[in-house]
Parts: sequence; structure tokens; C-alpha cells
Amino acid sequence: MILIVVLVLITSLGAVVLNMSQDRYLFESYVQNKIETEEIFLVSKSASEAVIRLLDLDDKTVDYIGEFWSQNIPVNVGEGKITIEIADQERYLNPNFLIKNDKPDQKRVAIFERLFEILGINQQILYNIIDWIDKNKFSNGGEEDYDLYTAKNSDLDTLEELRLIKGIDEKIFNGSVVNGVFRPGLRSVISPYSNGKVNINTASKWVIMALDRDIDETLANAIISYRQTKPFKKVDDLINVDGMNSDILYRIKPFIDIKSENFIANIQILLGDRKYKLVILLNRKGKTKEIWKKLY
Ligand SMILES: [Ca+2]
Ligand SMILES: [Ca+2]
Repeated sequence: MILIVVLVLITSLGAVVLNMSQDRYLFESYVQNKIETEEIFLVSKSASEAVIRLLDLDDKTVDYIGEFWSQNIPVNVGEGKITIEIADQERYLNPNFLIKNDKPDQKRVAIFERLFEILGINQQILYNIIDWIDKNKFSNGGEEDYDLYTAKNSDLDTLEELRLIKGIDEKIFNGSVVNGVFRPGLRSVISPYSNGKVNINTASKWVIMALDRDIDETLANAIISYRQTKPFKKVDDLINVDGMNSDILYRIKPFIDIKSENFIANIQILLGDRKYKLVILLNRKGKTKEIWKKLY
């Protein structure tokens, strides 16, 4: 399986990169820039095709850490070096689901309240996020303070947009070290791209703990060590974990799954001495589709 995927990657990327090195000698320097633009365009296109093929080859009925897509994939061809890193988005909590039919969804708000408590983030910031997303202009304690700018009053389209919300600073967004221990920021636990169901095979300890008041750190760690040897094939398999009970399972069932639907591929591209970062959002409902692609 791994060999097949590597071959798929090399054949789709290889032809492009090899042809490019010959072109360099054939054109004058003023043409160079145009070629380089086309090179990166072709490499981006090939990388995107390779990721789509890789995700289509994967078993879609279950997704867990340790599957081929979840590992860093380095591809070296000619003078091109490409590293592909894919993360499913269902490992995160999606703040856009905090609002349902124009009102805060209380069960999901409770999940986020626990998340913020675990991460040591002021709860007021959660209400600022709700104000940012909900359509009304009434305050949940935050909106009245939006004096320098107005709240968006609709869903978050990107993760970076969080930085525009009152109170979310560098530390809260990226995480920080508290008493020698890394405390994750919002970017490590939330995503506006997930389908709203947390994949218990890929979610971090903090996200799992936020799901229910009775999931403490010990139980979250037990879930993670269980799935390392035996990924969950169905949600009900959670009952086999030491410390799990049917009450917790009943409460969290509407919010969890054992597979993922949305993926972000972070691709580092080195072409000679030029460096690029390509980010692709993909959706895999049925066949894998590219939603957007950004080149930096
Ligand atoms: Ca899979
Ligand atoms: Ca609002």
C-alpha cells in the first residue's frame, strides 16, 4: 500500500520537476520568471492531484492516526523537494456549530465552556466568538464592546479570522508555555472546516476532555492509549475503554464519529533555492474534492 502511494506521488510529481530543470537552460533570464510561475503552478497542481489520489485510496469508513495520510510524506525528485503533511479537521471543534437556528446551541456552548476552562482561556472570549458569529447584534457580554470594529455576524471562514475577535491575542491563538508546560492555543483545538462531529480516533486530549464533564484527563488518556493499539471502528467501541460508562457515551454520541470528512494538506515545496508553502482544503464526502488552494 505504502509503495503504491509513493509511486503515485513520484510519477505525478516527477515528470513535472524533471522537465523544468531542462527548461531553465533554454530560456533567457527575463523568461525565467514566467517559467518559475508556471513551474510552481504545475507542481501545485500535481501535489493537489497526488493528495486527492492518496485520500481516495484510503479506507473512508474509519480514519485514525497512523494511517498513511496522517504521516509526513517527503518526496524528492530532481531538484525538487516536497513534504506533504495532512491533518483531518474533525480532530477539532468547530465554533460555527455554536449557533443553531440563530440561537446558541447550549450543549455545544457547554463543550466550548469546558474547552476554554481546560485551556485557561477567559470565558468572555467564548461569548465574544458567539457574538462574532451569531446574526443578531445583541450582546452575550461582548458585542457592546465592539466599538473599534463591528462583529461579522456570520460563520468563520478561516481560522485566522479568530485574530479579529476581541480578546484573542497571540498567546490565546498560538498557545503558550505555562509553568514549563505547553498550553495549546485555539489554533490547536478548533477549526471552521470540520463537519461538527469530533473524530475520536484523531482528536487531542483537550478536545476529548471538553466533550463531557465526566471525561477527566485520566479517561482522555485511556481513550488515546486504547486507540493507539485498536482504532475505534464504531462509536460504541468507546465502552471498552477503562473508565468509560454508558451515561457518558450516551451524552457524547451526537457529537462524535470514528471517521473524518475534511482535510487540510500543508505542503512545503523547495524548487532549487525557491521555497513555497501550499495549503489545500479538501472534502471527502464521496470522492475527494479540492475546496480551495492557497500558495504562499
Ligand atoms: Ca481511513
Ligand atoms: Ca452577533
